[in-house]
Amino acid sequence: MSDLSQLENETLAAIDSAADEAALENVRVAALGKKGSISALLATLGKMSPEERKSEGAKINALKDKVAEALGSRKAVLKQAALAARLASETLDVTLPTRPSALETGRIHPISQVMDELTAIFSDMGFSIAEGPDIESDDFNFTKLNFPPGHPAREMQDTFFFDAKADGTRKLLRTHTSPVQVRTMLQNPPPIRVICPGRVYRSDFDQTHTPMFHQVEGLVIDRRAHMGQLKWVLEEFLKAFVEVEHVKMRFRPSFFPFTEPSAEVDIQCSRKGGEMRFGEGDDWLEILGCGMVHPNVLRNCGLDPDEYQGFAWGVGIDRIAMLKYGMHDLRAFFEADARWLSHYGFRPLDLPTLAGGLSS
Ligand code: 2NL
Repeated sequence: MSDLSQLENETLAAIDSAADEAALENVRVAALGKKGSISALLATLGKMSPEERKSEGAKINALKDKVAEALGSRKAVLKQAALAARLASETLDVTLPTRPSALETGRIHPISQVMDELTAIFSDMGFSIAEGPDIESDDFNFTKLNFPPGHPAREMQDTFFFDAKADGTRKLLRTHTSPVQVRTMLQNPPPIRVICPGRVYRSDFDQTHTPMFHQVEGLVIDRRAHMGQLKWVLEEFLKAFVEVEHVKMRFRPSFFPFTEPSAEVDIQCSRKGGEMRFGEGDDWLEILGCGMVHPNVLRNCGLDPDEYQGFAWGVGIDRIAMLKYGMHDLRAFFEADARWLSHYGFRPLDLPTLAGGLSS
C-alpha cells in the first residue's frame, strides 16, 4: 500500500471515530492544518519535477478533497447527535404545577398594614393625608413647636443632627412628624383636618426602641375646635382600630411642649393568659398622647390663637402594631426575615377598608 493510501485510510478512520466536534477538529488540524500531514505533502510538490508534480499533485489534492468532504459530513452527523442529546436531556415537563405567584407569597409588612388601617379610618372621617421630608430644619422640628432652646430633645444624645452649615443652621432627622403639620398650617388656610404618617428618628436602641420608627400624628384646626371633639375623634379611631363596638378610654394629664393642656390616653384591655383583648377587662394600656395646640405653636404657624383653636395627637405605629398583632420584639420589624414576614405579614390584595374589614 502506498504512503498516500495509508494516510487516506488512517485519516478517514480517525474522522469516523471522532466522538465529538472537538475531537473532529483535532483530526482536521492534524491533516489539513498548517503543520498537518496533507499540508506537508502539498509542500513537497515544489521540489518535484513538472511531470511528477502533475501526477502527484492530482493525487494529493484528490486526497485533500476527500478528507475535507469526510470532515464535513462527520461534522454534520456529530452536530445532529449533539442537538438530539441536548433535546433529550433538556425536556420540559409542562404538567408540573406552576410556581405560586408573588401575589400568593408576597406579604405586606405589619407597619405598612397598620399605616393603611390608620389612613382608611381617618379618610373615612374626612381627614386628608400629608407627608413631608425626613430631613428637617431645627426650626420646623423644634422651634415652631415651642421647644425651648435648652430642651433635652435638642441635644446630640437624643437627635441625629447633620453638620452645621456656615450660617450656623443645622439640619436633622425629624424626631416626630409634627413638622408636617407645621408645613400644613403654613401652607393651607383653616379649617384643617389632616393626619401625617411617616418615619421618625431618635438616637435610641434597645429591646423597645429602634433609631428609626413610625408615627402618625393628627391635627384639627378650626374656629371652635375643642377637647370634646378630640375625645370623640380618638374614641371613634380607637374603636375602629381595635375592631370592637365599645372601648373605654382614660385621659391622664401629661406634658408636651406643643400642646396645652396635654393628655395621655389609655384604653381598656384584658391580659388573661398572655393574650391582650381590647374593649373588655379592667386593665389599661397607654396608647397615645394628645392635647390642644399650644397658642405659641398656632402663632408660629401664622394663626391667631384668639381666632383659631386646634387639637392634635400622636401615635407610635410600631407600638400599636405590636399590641394589635401580638408581636413581642420590635427589632424583628426591621430584620427583613422572610419567615417572620410570612407569619406576621398581610396578603397584598387584602387592603384594609372600613366596609370590608380592617384586618380580616
Ligand atoms: C406621643 C405624643 C403628640 C402632638 C403629638 C402636635 C403637633 C402639632 C401641634 C401640636 Cl403641629 N401637637 N402633635 C400633640 C400631642 C402629642 O404625640 O406620645 N406620640 C407618640
